[in-house]
Amino acid sequence: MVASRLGHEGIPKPRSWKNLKESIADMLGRPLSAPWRSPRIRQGTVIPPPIQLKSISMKRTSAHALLNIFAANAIDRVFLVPGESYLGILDALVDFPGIDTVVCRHEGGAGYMAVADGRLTGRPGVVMVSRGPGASNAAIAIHTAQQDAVPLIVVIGQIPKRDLRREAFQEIDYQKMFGAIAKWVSEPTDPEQLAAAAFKAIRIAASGTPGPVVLVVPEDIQQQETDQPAWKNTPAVQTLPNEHTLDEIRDRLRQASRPLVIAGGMFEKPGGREALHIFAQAWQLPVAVSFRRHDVFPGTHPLYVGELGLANSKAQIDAFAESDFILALGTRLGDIPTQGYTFPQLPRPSQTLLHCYPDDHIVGLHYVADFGLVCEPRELVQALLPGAGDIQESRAAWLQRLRQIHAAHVKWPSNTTRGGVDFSKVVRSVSEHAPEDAIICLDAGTFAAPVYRHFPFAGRQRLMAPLSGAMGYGTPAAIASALRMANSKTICMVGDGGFLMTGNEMIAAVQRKLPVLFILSNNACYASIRINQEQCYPGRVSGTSLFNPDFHALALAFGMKAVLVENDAQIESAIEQGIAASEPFFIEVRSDLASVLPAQTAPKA
Ligand SMILES: Cc1ncc(C[n+]2csc(CCOP(=O)(O)OP(=O)(O)O)c2C)c(N)n1
Ligand SMILES: [Mg+2]
Repeated sequence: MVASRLGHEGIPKPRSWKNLKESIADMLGRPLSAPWRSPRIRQGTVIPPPIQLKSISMKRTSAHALLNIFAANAIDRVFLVPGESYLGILDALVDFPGIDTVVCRHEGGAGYMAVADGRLTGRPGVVMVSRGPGASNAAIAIHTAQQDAVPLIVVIGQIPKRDLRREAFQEIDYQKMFGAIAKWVSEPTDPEQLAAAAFKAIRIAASGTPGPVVLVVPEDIQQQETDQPAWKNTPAVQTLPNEHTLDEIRDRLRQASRPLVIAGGMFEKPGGREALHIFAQAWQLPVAVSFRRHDVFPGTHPLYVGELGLANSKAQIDAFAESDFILALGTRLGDIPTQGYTFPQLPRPSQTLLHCYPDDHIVGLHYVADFGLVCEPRELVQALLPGAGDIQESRAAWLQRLRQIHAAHVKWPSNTTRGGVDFSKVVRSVSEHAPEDAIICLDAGTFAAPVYRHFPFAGRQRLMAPLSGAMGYGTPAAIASALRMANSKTICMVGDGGFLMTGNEMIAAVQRKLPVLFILSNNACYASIRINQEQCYPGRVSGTSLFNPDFHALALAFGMKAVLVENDAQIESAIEQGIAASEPFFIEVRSDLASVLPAQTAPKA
């Protein structure tokens, strides 16, 4: 076996011709034939005889079986950083030209790309990493997939099976490491188990609450000849409440004078947005979207009443709390949308609560619902359409009130800066110029706050932002989005902190000529944290200032077109240029820090 003959850190051990011959015979699954018997040896260097890839690929191995299952289930792309622990799988990838291999620079970046891809396709995103160090770097993607409810498969090459649990070089027990955040951790030890494990991984990652699955593959079970099944998943038949319950819900919808829909990420599934739109319209229901799920309902629609996120005003939450019928559809009703589990009231809301989510762990987890429905919200809203109408007249005033509060909340600010650019003006310009199918990818940071608050996601515009609040997500998510949605404009906004975490991944945009627009907010600060610091410990700056490289020059060195925005007058043309560009484009914005700090602590001009 080739992989097990490699030394630590992937350096091949010195080989004699005899060993080499055995290796090749091993790969081919047969002894070497006559013409290959005489090696050409020059000054101690063994020049291997010409091996034709084709003949090697004739042997269908356990790694092929794994990839066969992926391919049969429409997985057409993997993101990876290679490692000696999964050479067998890397080798099999050569025989799957239909699976696009995206080579990344850090497992965190690769993992985020897979999370973004999984979110966009609804199929598990796949990231492949090496044991120990590679797996540790990829941990952030597992956390993000779990928090964001995104299907993800992390394939980890493992030490040889004979050494498992011996604390061998780079060994980790992944069941212990990821058991609490992954939906399933599987470590087959027989090559014949690999296909079945991959098949189950796909099902588990994408079902119920989608999430991460970890598939650990010892290096010495990747190269054996095995069966090559091509099992395909069959989607589960949708279940629905019975007619009696549906009628009860319809009655409640007619009687309610202050109904409110809280729409969550489950409407990202194909047809989900459209179904929600038609339902809300038919029953004239105000729709609030759950935390960072802005794009499940158009922000420009007359029934849109805002996001339940990190920056709601007290007036808005107080108004929402006066609702008499909450339909929580496809949301987990977690910490942030419920404002720290205070709206609705825990555990028994004062309103009638309908909670619909396709996972019985979630329905009833925090709140007792009057209608606890374990099913797809997309199916439920379609089933509730017949009989829509006859609603209370008082609804109009309720909607108007919520709309007024929302309008005041989302009004663009008119800050004046004291040096540098007010980044919210950049966001405003993007919102005015972005095409109706633009994909907005965000990193974590205060630069993103104006997007969440003021950017009216409309048409087919998508928001790709980590619910986990993880820095480093933006750039890799933009690469994955541009690869997947080649005809849409991908726009990535990122801070100077987050950019230097995973910004190297933008080289893929140059390599693959992806017309991504990167907009970097450079405020020489981990400003989100500085803001909190100033509130808790005014005037005591600690650990939040940044010394930065020349980002503009860096982008040029990556081979991208780049412009620098240092004052408000330069915003418009930079954004127009960046959006129109048919190649990767980078805008560095010198952002004003003072304008985002609490007024009393902002440095004097
Ligand atoms: C991986 C990770 N590390 C740390 C944090 C904590 N954190 C949240 S925002 C932030 C600062 C972001 O700085 P920057 O990217 O420059 O954006 P800015 O807030 O300055 O706009 C930090 C350190 C995090 N969310 N994720
Ligand atoms: Mg910053």
